[in-house]
Amino acid sequence: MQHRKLITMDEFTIRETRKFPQATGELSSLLRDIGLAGKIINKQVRRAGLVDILGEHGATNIQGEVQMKLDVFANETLINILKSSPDCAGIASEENDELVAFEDTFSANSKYIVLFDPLDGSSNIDVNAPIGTIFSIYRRVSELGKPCTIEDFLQPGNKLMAAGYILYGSSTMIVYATRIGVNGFTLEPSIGEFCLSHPNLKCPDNGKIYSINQGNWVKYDSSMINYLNYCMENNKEDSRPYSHRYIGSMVADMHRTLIKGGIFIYPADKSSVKGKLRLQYECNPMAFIIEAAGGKAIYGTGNILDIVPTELHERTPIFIGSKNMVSKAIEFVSAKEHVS
Ligand code: AHM
Ligand code: MG
Repeated sequence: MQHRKLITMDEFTIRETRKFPQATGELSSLLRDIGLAGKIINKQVRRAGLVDILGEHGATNIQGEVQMKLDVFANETLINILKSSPDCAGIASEENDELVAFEDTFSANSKYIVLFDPLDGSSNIDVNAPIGTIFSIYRRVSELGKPCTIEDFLQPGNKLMAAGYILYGSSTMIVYATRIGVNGFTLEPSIGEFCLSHPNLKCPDNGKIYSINQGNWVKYDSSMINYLNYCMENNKEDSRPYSHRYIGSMVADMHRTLIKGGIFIYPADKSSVKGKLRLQYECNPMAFIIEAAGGKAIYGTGNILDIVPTELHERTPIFIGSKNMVSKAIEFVSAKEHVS
C-alpha cells in the first residue's frame, strides 16, 4: 500500500478492521459515529463564549429554537446519533438516571452498548478551560434481537471493547483505546476530519507531576497526607518534589498524564467515602485507556477494571497514571476496599 501521511480516523479504523478478517466493522463504525457526535459538540463548544452576546442558554435564538445548555446539548447529540446508528443497542449517560434501550429492530440486533459522560468538567466552560466527552463501548451480554438490559451496563471495565475521550482544548482531539493500543487524532477544522496525530500512545513509566484537588487536604486521611508529603519532598534521584497540576477537568488532566506521565488522584475523603468520580462514565474508560498505554489504575488495593458495578451511577476512588508512580502510591495508601 502506498504510504500516505494524512490518515483520517475513518481511514484508520477501516485499516485496523482489515487486520482482523473475522471483524465485521461494527465497532469501527460505532467509533466513527462517536467521532461525528464529537465534531457536532465541538462546534457548539467553540461558540460557548459567544452565548452572552448571541443569547443566553434557555433563550430563543434567531431560528426560534431554544438554546440548550452545552452539557444537555452534548447529551442529546450523542443519544440522537447513537440511536440512529445501526450498531448501538442502547446507552447509559452520566446525565440520565436510567439507561436508554433503543427498541427498533436494527438496534435490538446490535452487538454493542455505549456509556458516556457527555461533557465532563462542564464547570470549566465559564472560564474557557478545557472540557471533554468520555465514552466506553461494551459488547452486550443480553439476548440479541431484544432490547438491551441493565446487565449489559453493569459489566466490569475488564470487559470493555473500546474506550476513549474527546478533548475540547487548544485543539480538539479524540483519543481511543482498543485492546491493541491507543491512538490520538486531532481535528483539522478546515476539512472537518480527525487526523492521526498521536499514533500508538504510551504512558511513560515514570512522571514528575501529581494531580489532585489538594484543597481537600483537611478531608484526607493520614495515608493520603503522607503520600502528598512524599510528593512534595526533595529527592534528587526521582526528581522530587513533583510539580502539581490540577485543571479540575478529568479529560484534560488525564490527557496530560497519558502523554507526559504522572499520577492523577481523586481519592475517598471524609465527606465522600467513595470519592467523587463515576466508575462507569469516568474511571473505567480512563483506566482502560491508561492500561492499554502501559500505565496503571487502582482504587486502593485492587484494579479499577476489576470492579463489578452494582448500579449505573456508582463512584470509586481512583489513582491512575504512570505505573511506577501508581505502585508507589499503593505503598502509602492504606488499603480501602471498594464498597459497592
Ligand atoms: P462533572 O462530571 O460534574 O463534570 O465532575 C467531574 C469533574 C472531573 O472532570 C474533575 O476531575 C473533577 O470533577 C473535579 O472535581 P473537584 O472540583 O472536586 O476537584
Ligand atoms: Mg463527569
